Amino acid sequence: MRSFWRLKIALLLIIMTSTACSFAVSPVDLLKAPSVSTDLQEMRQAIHNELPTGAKLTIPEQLESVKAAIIEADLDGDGINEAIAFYKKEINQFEFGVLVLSKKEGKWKKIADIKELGSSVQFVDFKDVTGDGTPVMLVGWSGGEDVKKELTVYQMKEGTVQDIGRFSYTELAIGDLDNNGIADIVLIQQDRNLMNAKAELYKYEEGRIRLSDEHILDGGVGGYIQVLFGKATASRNGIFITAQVGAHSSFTTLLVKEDGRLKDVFGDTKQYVMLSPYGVIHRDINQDEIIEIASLFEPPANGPLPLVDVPWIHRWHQWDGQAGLNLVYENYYDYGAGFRFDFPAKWWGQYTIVKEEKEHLNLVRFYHVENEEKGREFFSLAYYPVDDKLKNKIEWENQQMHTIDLGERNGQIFTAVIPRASQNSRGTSGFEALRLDDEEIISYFHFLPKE
Ligand SMILES: [Ca+2]
Ligand SMILES: [Ca+2]
Ligand SMILES: [Ca+2]
Repeated sequence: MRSFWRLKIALLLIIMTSTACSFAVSPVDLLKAPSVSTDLQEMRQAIHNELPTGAKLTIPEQLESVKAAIIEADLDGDGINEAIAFYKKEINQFEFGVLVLSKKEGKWKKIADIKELGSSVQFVDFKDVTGDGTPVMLVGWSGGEDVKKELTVYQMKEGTVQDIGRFSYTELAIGDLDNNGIADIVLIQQDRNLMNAKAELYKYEEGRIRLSDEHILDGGVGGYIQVLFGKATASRNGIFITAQVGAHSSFTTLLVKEDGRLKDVFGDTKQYVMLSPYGVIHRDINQDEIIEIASLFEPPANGPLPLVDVPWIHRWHQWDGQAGLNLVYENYYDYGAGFRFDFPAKWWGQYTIVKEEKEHLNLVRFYHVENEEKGREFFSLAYYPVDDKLKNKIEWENQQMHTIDLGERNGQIFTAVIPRASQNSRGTSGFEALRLDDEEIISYFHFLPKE
């Protein structure tokens, strides 16, 4: 398969024709454009008219959620968007194409019909990688499982579209790492047979995209869980590379660009936080635009538990700009039940979690921890079938528990159950100072978005 793919790539042709091919029919409901800046009907019709016989519009995998079969982007910088559409030949499932149409003097004209071979269009993006202020089209073509993907960089100049770079890759990230207004291309190359991996930095020079730096990565990893470009601090961007290590752990490397080169910000300073017992996904959890690095921590003072039974605490860290990390957020996720609970900063390091699962009643209990010992219970989050609502309510009333209704999800009722000890007036030290009131409990509890 690999050699077939390589051979076909070598034989690649960029065909630019200006003759309309056929009036092939494709599902009109696929045609949804991301903007209304252009006369949609006219644009759709023009794309239709240029589709080769037996071709069907296809949506790049990365855009599947937005259902954009026609993409608009200004590829020549004249202020008017080009219309770009990917298609697939029905008879030969390895034949793909991209149509680029430009609006000149009020009429849509075909600029390019680029033919490629692959099994899917994985990725498409439009970024200025040359520094001329005009975006290029970056397309990731996939040749199928076990075959390296191919990134092609297309530039529109003087009315034609040309390929200015073509590279195989395992994973990619594209963004402006050094804030100079020019997007940087970073490709991760992993060879699982040779057990090596590296990150490559590319830049535009003399009309082509060229390799400008390499950074060796751990080659013993399984695969990549996430490769994310984003803000690493308020002023610096980075690439967060999370690889699977061992059976279920993950390890994250944060790369930035310094003096034109890729740099692992933690280098040899081992950051325990970057290793997580289970795979994690990093993101901007506190909505300050900076990516937080997630890791899982075992709740303290619980005694030994099998890994699968640990009610893991999610700890979210930000890079401090040097070789360290700052803890900025902590929460607990229960994906099965569909909720999360965020912990206030005053709780950090002073609480633990115990999960109790019974047939009709699940409890996530939060306890105070002092001197590494489990103390009194703050409260618990209970969830149970709707039918058991009355029974549980009566039981909690008999036990003089205070309860707060948190809502219903997937046929289950969610209730915060607060023991007497945690209902007393607020003190100023230890357990009393950490106690949460009803409003706080409600504000820290969130249902997860439905999938
Ligand atoms: Ca244009
Ligand atoms: Ca840059
Ligand atoms: Ca953030």
